[in-house]
Amino acid sequence: MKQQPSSRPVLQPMTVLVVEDQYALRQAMVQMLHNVGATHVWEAGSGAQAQLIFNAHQPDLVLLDVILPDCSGLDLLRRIRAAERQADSPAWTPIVLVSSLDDEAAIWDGILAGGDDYLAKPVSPTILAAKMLAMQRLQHTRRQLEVTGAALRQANTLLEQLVEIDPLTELTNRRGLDRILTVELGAALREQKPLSLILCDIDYFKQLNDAAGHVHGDAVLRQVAQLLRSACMRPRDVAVRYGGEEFLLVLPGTPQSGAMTLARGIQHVLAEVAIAHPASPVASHVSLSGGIVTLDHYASEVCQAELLEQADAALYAAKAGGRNRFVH
Ligand code: GH3
Ligand code: MG
Ligand code: MG
Ligand code: MG
Ligand code: MG
Repeated sequence: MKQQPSSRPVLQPMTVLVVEDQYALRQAMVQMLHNVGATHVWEAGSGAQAQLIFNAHQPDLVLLDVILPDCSGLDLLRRIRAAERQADSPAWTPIVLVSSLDDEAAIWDGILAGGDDYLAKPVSPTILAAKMLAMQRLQHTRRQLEVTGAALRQANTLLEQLVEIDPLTELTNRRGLDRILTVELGAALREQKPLSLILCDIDYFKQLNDAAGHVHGDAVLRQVAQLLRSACMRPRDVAVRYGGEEFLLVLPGTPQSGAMTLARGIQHVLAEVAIAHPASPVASHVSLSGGIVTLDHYASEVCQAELLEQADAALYAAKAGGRNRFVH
């Protein structure tokens, strides 16, 4: 005598589409599904009907007959799998083939077409319930992986953003600058538009640190950073913390005259805001010296390092020329 399983598998709520053209068989399957706890069962007697119901209701499981009056069950299966592959978000519906064809070749073809399992008719209720449970487990694992994957992608995006941000000033850091400059240099050459850089350095910052302490120095760095960020008004302008008390403004589409105007504006605001710097020999407030370089002739490609060297040379001239000034 056949031994019965000791306990019936416990199924989560599950909706099922039964595709079977033989009415009596279909009714038997529907009854069986209700008995093992399916929450809803749709019935289709043809491939076309099955496709309509599948699209409209997205069942949790499909039991699919292989021989149908209007098409092969395997063709329907392939269509469903192709649609899943093209879906925006990953999709998978467990599909179990049910057929009186149960030779090796038929099983092989069915699985190859995208079937997740293959049952021979007549189907026993216990085997059906066991297969439903197995499909539920797979679906559960897949959904968990999807959630984990989405969380990882989100964390990764956040990390990619964070590694380009200077923690003290929250400006873009050197790493971000490398990426942005590569993009903007390429765009300037392609669009034949100028690109200006302003390399700024706080004057006598060491004296400010020495006089007021590093904590105060940090606060001043944040204030200057905020001020420079506000000065960058175009959407593609970027303020970068280039080094300790050095900042770089990347100004796409800005000619030298525009960069000079912006620099004068920064000097004006610094004088207005007047962050105290009693130890500065050049001004009573925190001041900046800056070097401006503009790429506006496109005869040959210029590398980042060359442009930055030119900006640095101009900054050096501003320092040598008395500080609290911008030189191009
Ligand atoms: P100069 O006008 O020639 O630029 O003089 P300077 O004193 O600003 O230049 P120097 O390069 O001699 O000193 C820069 C100082 O900036 C020294 C360093 O301790 C300070 N510094 C760099 N990074 C930070 C920081 O994150 N916080 C603080 N508080 N100070 C910093
Ligand atoms: Mg059939
Ligand atoms: Mg410096
Ligand atoms: Mg300095
Ligand atoms: Mg210096």
